Amino acid sequence: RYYTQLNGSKLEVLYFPVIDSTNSEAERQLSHRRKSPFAIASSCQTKGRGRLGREWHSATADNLYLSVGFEPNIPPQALQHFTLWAGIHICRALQSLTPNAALKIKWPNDLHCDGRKFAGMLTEAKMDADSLRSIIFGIGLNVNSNPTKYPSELRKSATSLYAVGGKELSMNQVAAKVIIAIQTAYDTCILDNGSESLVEAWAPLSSLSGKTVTAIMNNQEITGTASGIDETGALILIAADGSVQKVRAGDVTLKK
Ligand code: BT5
Repeated sequence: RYYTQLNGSKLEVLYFPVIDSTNSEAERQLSHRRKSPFAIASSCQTKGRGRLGREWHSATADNLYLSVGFEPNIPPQALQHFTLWAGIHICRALQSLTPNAALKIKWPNDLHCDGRKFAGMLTEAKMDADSLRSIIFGIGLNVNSNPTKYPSELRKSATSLYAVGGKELSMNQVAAKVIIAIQTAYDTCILDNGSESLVEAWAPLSSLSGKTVTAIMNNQEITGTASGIDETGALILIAADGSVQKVRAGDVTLKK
């Protein structure tokens, strides 16, 4: 059991060498009334998950799997931009550790460097009538691993901080920075005590801006040049005919 110091208060970090999923463990801890916020960290997941039932590869050594559980008890709209703000603050925090590699966010929940994914974020919320009972924010972060050891389907698309930055990082330092960034995102977004605008904070970190991408909307494929996000967090695409489309959910892919 470890603690991370946050603005004078301590956040409890429970470490499991192996776990099914840190998001699932956070859920169990909340149901056993663990005082929130708290963090669950692990070095290996046997059932790491992404969105929509996708798998998060979590067997390679030297990576970090981390979740933070919150019980905000506020209207759900306040959650709307949480993953986006978490991406912004985590990206900034990790950038200081890899000064020679530009870390970016691929809308809406991936962290990328040189077009490859080194982290994925998954926010899961539970509702009580019309207020939020809990939010579990999870991140899978490829830290000191060597991407050539990843399963073949990820070798071309995935990378790690070690691969892009060229040096091994202290896992404790990375975990502490990420936890503090998640808490900062929570304060910014949920407690609404930030003065920065989401649109402006996102702009310099977007991996897609200026690139031609495709998205599926209402069962139709649309193509356009990505140009930042609007204040609701939707990705703005400018089509070849100049019309503006907003992608509110799902994924976008770079046009080859
Ligand atoms: C995500 O899903 O990117 C969110 C992943 C969240 C994982 C964390 S680990 C801690 C916590 N506990 C959990 O059980 N989950 C969270 P999605 O956008 O659906 O992307 C999934 C896709 O990313 C997969 O289909 C692969 O293509 C790719 N992928 C899987 N593992 C990867 C890895 N280790 N590195 C890079 N890409 C990976």
